[in-house]
Amino acid sequence: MTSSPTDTADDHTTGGRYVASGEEFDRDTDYIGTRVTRDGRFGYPVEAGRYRLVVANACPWAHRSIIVRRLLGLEDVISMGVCGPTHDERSWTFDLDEGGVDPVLGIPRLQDAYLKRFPDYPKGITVPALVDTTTGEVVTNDVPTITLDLSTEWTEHHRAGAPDLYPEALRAEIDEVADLVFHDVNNGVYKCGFAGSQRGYERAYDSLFSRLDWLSDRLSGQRFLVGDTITEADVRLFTTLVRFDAVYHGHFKANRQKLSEMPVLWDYARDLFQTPGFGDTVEWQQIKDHYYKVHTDLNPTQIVPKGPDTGNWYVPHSRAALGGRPFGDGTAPEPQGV
Ligand SMILES: N[C@@H](CCC(=O)N[C@@H](CS)C(=O)NCC(=O)O)C(=O)O
Repeated sequence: MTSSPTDTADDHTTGGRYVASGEEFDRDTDYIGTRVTRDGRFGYPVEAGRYRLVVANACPWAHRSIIVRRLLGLEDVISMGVCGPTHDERSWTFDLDEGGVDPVLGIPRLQDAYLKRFPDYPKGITVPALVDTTTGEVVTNDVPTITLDLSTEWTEHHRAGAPDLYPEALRAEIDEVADLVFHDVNNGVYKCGFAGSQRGYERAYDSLFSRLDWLSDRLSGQRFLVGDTITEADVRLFTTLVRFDAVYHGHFKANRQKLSEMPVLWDYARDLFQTPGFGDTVEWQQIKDHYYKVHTDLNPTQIVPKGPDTGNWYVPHSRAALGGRPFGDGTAPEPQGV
């Protein structure tokens, strides 16, 4: 989609109904396709201070952009608005902000930025979204493109020592791995949780755990998913793995094992978690609040589990023995508290 959205099958629902009406969950990946680029060919040139990245800490798709923005040191160049973890049928609100209004955009709901650009916007109001602060209009909600553009279009604003998360020589391999991870893992957990039939659920469960076995094999001999440094592929896998035991194992019935019972993936995930830019962007309570309160068809009581104890994420990992250079020739971002 470029600039005029049409109504197609999508994942946005109202009134807490998320389970697919058909057999399988069908995610909408038809995004607002205008992009912020160096040459401004979509009408939105790269410009420090102009755009606001709107996220929810709970959301794994938005979490990618939070991590990448921080790894690249774009915090002073692209500001960030944070929606609260829960939302109603009109979607995300700035309820964490004073007065319930985003201090830069001056709006209470992310929907306002979508409707400013497309008054009849017919689809889900999703995070992450980039908003043009000069007009208050949404520019894009294109999940996979947002982070790749941060890596490739914003290079002149990257911090000194920023890693190359999408190295040219490895792009084909990163795309290939990311595609498998998207279908079977990132979206695979949703296909387990929102399946409309036993058959759909079991098919999604089998694909998910086969892919996790495949990833375990791949990662048993190499520290990172592609090449010997952290790339976009690792960011995309991490945001699902970090939610696995807290949410997907129980709430989405992705329960052959917990992540913490899959030795290679658990070690790999802790390696990333303990790297600045990853674990320090994880908000456990917001993650749990989102899934357990918003999906009322899966969890009608909206009771949020107290566990699991997340202290095990700080247990040292043994991945350094595999070699690899997390940031390549670059450096880690400054550590920050959550
Ligand atoms: N639909 C996109 C966007 C990401 C997305 O679905 N975000 C969710 C939160 S995790 C969202 O904003 N949902 C609100 C809605 O659909 O109303 C995707 O599949 O990648």
